Amino acid sequence: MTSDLTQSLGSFVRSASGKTTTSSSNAEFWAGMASQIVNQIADSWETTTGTYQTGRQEHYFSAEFLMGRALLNNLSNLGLLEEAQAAVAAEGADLADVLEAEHDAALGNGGLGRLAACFLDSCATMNLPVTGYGILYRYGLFKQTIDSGFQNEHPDPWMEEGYPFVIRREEEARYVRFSDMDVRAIPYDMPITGYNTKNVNTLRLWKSEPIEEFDYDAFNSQRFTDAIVEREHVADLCRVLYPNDTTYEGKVLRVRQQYFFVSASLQTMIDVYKREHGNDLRDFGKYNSVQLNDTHPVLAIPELMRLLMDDNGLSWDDAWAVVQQTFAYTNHTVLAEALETWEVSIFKKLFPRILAIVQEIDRRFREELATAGWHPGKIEYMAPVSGGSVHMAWIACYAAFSINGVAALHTEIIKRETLHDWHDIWPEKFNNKTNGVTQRRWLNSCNIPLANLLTEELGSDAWVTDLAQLEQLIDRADDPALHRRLIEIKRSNKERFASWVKGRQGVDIPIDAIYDVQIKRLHEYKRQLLNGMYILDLYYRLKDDPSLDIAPRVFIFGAKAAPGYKRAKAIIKLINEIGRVVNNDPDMAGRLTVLWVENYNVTPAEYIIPAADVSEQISTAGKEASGTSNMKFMMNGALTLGTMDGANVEIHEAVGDDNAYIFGAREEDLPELRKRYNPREAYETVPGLKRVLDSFVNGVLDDGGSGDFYDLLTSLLDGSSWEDADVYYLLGDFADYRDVRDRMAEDYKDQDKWAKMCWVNIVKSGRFSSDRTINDYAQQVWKIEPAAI
Ligand code: NBY
Repeated sequence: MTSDLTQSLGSFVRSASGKTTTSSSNAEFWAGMASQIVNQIADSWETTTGTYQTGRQEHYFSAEFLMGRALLNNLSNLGLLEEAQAAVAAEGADLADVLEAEHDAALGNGGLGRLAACFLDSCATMNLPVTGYGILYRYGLFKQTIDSGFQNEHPDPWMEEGYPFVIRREEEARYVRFSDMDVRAIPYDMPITGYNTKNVNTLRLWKSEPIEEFDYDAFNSQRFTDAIVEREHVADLCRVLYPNDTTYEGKVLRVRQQYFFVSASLQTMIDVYKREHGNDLRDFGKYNSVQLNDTHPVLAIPELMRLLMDDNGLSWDDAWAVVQQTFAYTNHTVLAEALETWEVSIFKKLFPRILAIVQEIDRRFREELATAGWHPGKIEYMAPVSGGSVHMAWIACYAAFSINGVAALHTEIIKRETLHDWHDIWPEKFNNKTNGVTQRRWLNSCNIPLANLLTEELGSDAWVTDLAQLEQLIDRADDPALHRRLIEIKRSNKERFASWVKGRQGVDIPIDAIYDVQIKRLHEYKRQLLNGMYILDLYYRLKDDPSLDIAPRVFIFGAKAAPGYKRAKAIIKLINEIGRVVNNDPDMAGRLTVLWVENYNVTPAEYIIPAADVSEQISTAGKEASGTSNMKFMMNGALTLGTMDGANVEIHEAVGDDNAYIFGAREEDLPELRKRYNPREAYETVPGLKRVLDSFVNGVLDDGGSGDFYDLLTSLLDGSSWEDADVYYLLGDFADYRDVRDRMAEDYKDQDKWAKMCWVNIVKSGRFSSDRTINDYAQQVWKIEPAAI
């Protein structure tokens, strides 16, 4: 592009700050440059929207979009990085500092929300007519602090200081009606630029506002406070992202959020359809399809029925035919949370019309299956409404033309177990779409030294939009000179990470050590506790025999626990206690270090992953639907230490046995193993295990008198009955985990061998690009074509 940036940056910054550039802060520079980007892309954005609206479009409905920072991503996509650097420098500031001033848009909990963000990046880059729809939460996922080893939660007002990357579109507001309140839905559109393309896609985030600014009656009759309270009630709707990725709280508000954003989104889609294709909505599904990101947006199904019938005069049968053409559903977990249910009473209270439609869907469903001769017990189990509850996943499975899991193993498990009744009846609906991540953010932007090396080796940067190109470089795996460079790059990334941590948390960590990382939401099934147990065991082994010749290790953790998930919070405290013991023992200095990265989020991940040597992916086999950090680590040359779970299975398949460290019980073997499993026996007989577990309660580790560590121990040894002792099989997998992890650390000593393994992982990561995933969705599910402007 031109040198617009340099010429006008000063005036954008002055507009944002109302000050000279000399006295503007980095945050004000950021705001100025963000506005400048929006200014630059405005024309292309409008053209893209217009182009997409004439043809077939995909609409990605998701309660979460975990976007992270936007400025660097946009500069890189638009090819403006160097120019931006120069422009900022010319004003006496530093681009790195300016970028660092940006808040993360953390409108998501974890993998599911970040997946949606990676998908948007791929869609824009591939010029695909895909729009995201979600909620403009005023507070994103809570900020975490660790105080005396305990997690505390704080609000995250991420856009309070202004956020130029969302544009309020007053003129496109819609009304959403509940029995007890009507609200105005105002779209805030975020431009989604693609890499090296003019197309600019859209993420539309809805905000709720009162229909009238004030209830003037109340205001005039001196019920001023009532008027304000009423206003706040409406604003409550979008106030906060629910931090539960397990169970629900505030159910009514949660359902309101879900209905709110799907209703507003569908209304817009219908209006656009009518403008482009006329008032006969029976062809709606020819021009539109909707991907439901888990069950959170499933209310779109009855809501589309309502809009088509009540507002547009379609018959039930015509409306249902449209619905069945329109929706596709992605399942993200085999845990109980996959089966989101709401009490009928909530529907009755919020939207009786939607309830009536859901009941009619239920009636017809039962009739259809009975006619087809299915067993009454099966019908009752699968029915959309039963036992006083509405089953969102069952509505989705019934209405959707496509049902997909997010990794090969996961899709097999939902077919066999979670959704097997559905698979019995409609096997043709089921398909797998293994997740992916965008290499633009997760390699090209966050790991510049490695990106440069890859471009140099390949002779072009074609991998940035076609990651599979890297596979051509497989024969470079044995070159010692290349190994040296890889090792140097990893080391410089460790230095960068260490200095970032020093600045952020004030702690020093050694550079020349194995960086062994587990970053993901805190969940029992993800087994951060197993990781902690290994560290404690290794600590004791080193105390027993200080002459043990082990490679120095830095154990890095980052994780948030749902605020109400007691046991997850206990695990955070336990790991921090292990850290306290290990880090304060002078015998361990330079040998073992435990680091808890506070407030883990997208931006911390961008510093951590490029510095990692080892990627801990240690969930109980069968529990992690896919995982996506495993893919980010792989791309950045970290080796997977993992179970045969989720996408680990496919990573292992891609790199082969020699280039991944796999351990633990297999998913298919666990049911048999569990029958004969006695965690108490493991506790008594597996060497070292007793001493580790005893430390939970014998005073070595301190839970601050809460009794939490005792509970953890009991959950492992006894459960509430012997059948649910150690449900996630930590003690069963412990010995194998220790063997493999020890062997891995041993292998690290041979740096050439190690570097070779890293290289194989990097060049084989092509199939884990979200470009591949999106291409599969586009061709097999969405049936859409690129539409470059
Ligand atoms: O989705 C994750 C899976 O655990 C992971 O294996 C997979 O890679 C990823 C993308 O497919 N699921 C996830 O992140 N789920 C949530 O964040 C979530 C959020 C909200 C709720 C449930 C789960 N909820 O009940 O509201």
